[in-house]
Parts: sequence; C-alpha cells; structure tokens
Amino acid sequence: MAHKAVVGFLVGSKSDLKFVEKGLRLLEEFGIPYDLQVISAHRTPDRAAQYAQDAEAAGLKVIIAAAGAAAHLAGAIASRTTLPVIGVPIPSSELKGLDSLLSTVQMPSGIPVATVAIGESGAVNAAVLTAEILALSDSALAEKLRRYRKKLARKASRDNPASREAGK
Ligand code: RP5
Repeated sequence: MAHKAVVGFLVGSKSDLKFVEKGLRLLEEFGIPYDLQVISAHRTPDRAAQYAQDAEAAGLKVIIAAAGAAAHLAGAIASRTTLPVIGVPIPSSELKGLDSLLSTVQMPSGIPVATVAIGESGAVNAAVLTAEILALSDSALAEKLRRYRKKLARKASRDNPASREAGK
C-alpha cells in the first residue's frame, strides 16, 4: 500500500484503467493520496478480502472499487470493512455497463456500496464524492471543492452560445 494513501482505488482489471484515468487525475488535483491496485473479486478473491480487512489499519478512509461485468468487487470489499465504499460500474462487457451497474448497486440491506454513474463520469464523481467525504474534516479540501464547483460553473457559462453572442 502506497505511503500515506487515504484512498484505496481498486480496479477489477488492468483493462478498466482507461475508464478511471480522469478520476485518478482529479484525486491528484485535490491533493488526495491514493493507492491504486488491480484486484478482482473473482480472480484474486483472497487478495480482495485481505485488502479490505487491512484497509482501515493502513490508514485508508475511503475505498473506490471500479469493476465491469458481474461487478462484485465493491460489494466484496464492503462486506469486509466499515469504511465507506464507492462503486464505479465499468462498461467493459457486451452489456455496456448495465450488468455492472446492477451488480454494484443492488446490495442487500446493511452492507452499502455508494454506486455512482457508469464509466468515466462515474470515476470522476467517485473522486468528487471521496473529496466531499474527506472534506468533512479538512477545511482546505472543502475550499478546493468550492473552487472546483465554481470552475465547472464558469466553464458551463463559457460554453453557453447565448453568452458568447452577447460577448459575456
Ligand atoms: C471485470 O471483468 C473487470 O473489472 C473488467 O471490467 C472485466 C473484464 O476484465 P478483463 O477480461 O479485460 O481482464 O472483473
């Protein structure tokens, strides 16, 4: 586990990395250290269990788990830790992520996975949600989140054709 990481960022396969790049970049922008691991609920179930069991003692505060197809990674991790687990459904299979969404979101009562959107937007939102959780006890991070929101609003305004015509 990387030194001082507060977020465990797990992907079920190396092939998922292209979907989570923007989320990783955003964590970096927020200055949130993360530990990136390829861990599969199906191919490396023992490693997945061990990672989840050790996570809290290792200093992690949030775990993001991104997986495709029968995407049990986030749920398998959540079953072995009380840290907040955010699930990102990856659109890697023929079903384009609907399979991953359903298998990530439909957790039985008592073991939650905070499931975000399918694919790249989901990975970005997982990073933002992580920052929001950590910002509860980190005012500098809360300020970074406010600036991030303002940046989004400025971009949306710039992209508005009506404001361009008016020379705003
Ligand atoms: C899942 O199976 C992974 O998360 C990935 O989205 C999908 C396919 O994995 P590969 O066959 O590309 O390694 O476990």
